[in-house]
Amino acid sequence: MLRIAIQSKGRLSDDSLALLRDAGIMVDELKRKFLGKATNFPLELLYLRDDDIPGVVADGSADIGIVGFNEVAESGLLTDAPAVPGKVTLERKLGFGKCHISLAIPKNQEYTDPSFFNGKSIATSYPYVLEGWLKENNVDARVRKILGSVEIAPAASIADAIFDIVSSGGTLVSNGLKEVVKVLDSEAVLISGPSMDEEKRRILSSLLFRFDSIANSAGKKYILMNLPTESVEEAVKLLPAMRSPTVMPLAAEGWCSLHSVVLEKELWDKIEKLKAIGAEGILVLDLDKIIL
Ligand code: PRT
Ligand code: ZN
Repeated sequence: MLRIAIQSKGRLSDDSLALLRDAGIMVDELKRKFLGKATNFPLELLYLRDDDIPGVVADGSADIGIVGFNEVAESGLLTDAPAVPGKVTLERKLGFGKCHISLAIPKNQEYTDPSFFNGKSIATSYPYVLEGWLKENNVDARVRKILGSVEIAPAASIADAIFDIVSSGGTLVSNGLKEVVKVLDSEAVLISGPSMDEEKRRILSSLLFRFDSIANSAGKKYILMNLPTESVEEAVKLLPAMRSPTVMPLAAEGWCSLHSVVLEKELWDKIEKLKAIGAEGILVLDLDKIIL
């Protein structure tokens, strides 16, 4: 049995559960109590506040966790080496919950370079990450730890600047602030802890295999069409599939059916080129998983 810690309620909870569901793991979502269990996979779920997740994974109370990279960075518990007691390892970036932690100042002030912050006070819920940036940039500023509503600190004369999570930037604008330095990019990540026996490692690799298959299909579509046989060579050049596209003869003489996978961002460009070489009856389908 492997134990995963996920956020109980908040911005990452629904996407974390949706990822498990996509991976074929059935969880009773109505019962988001402290500890739950998947019905068809050896996985226990520990529902926690996001701030607590790196710590419980590091001390082995949970084996793995899904949490924002910002929280992992702030915990100071991340290590590159596997299985270090009291530390966590990054297993995968999960592609949701994207944001960054940035320095922001009142919009009417002019920003020059990091020395701008010398002698200033900065409000943040991420003092550890901020201290690291200040040190790296030789800046001598005062760090004021605030747990909520950091964005009101300059207007309330609590601090001169803030260091906080930015996503769309709307919160900064509505508080008369502007982003001046993006310090850390973040998204939801899967972390693992130090104390996993062989059985847990086996369950984790099966979970990672499923997550990777889901990630491989992201941004891709399945495309099929009828094509004059003489255009197949040209079409194969346009559609480099995992190995090569599938080509099947049709009952109608001189025609075949071609199946392949395309990147969504290239879809319309490819369709125009395929039509130009005679493709007809083009179907584009959603791709659920790609097993490599
Ligand atoms: O209760 P618990 O402690 O578990 O949750 P929480 O309130 O601490 O965190 P929560 O649920 O708000 O966020 C969880 C995680 O989502 C964060 O740790 C980030 O990894 C990620 N995330 C992604 C965000 C945002 N986007 C985000 N926009 N977390 C917070 N925000 C806030 C930000 O603090 C600011 O107030 O949204 C505001 C800015 O948004 P924009 O779009 O106006 O720029
Ligand atoms: Zn939190």
